[in-house]
Amino acid sequence: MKSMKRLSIMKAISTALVLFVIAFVAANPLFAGETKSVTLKVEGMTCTLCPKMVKKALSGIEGVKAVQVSFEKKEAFVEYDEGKTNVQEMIKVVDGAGYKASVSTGGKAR
Ligand SMILES: [Cu+2]
Repeated sequence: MKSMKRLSIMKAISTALVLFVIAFVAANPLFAGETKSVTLKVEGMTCTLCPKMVKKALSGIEGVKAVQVSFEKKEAFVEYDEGKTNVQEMIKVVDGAGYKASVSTGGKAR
């Protein structure tokens, strides 16, 4: 059954090719992760200067593209590259700046 053998070789080659393309895409910064957004609940903001501090802290994370902090809502809306950063890192950074962040269940966080 020569044709059967050829078929399995073809299958192996195509599988290897697919894996190669996936590895290439994943390693290439041009194909970095999708832009995602999250709304964080930020506790501990006591004056109008606080949102600026939170924004500055979040903006310093590599992969964060946009930050909007609302003092009134006690929230931070962050757009980020999911290939470079994640929500856990944002929470860590905000906590490090002296505030308490958590994922807002009311927002479109995921
Ligand atoms: Cu303040």
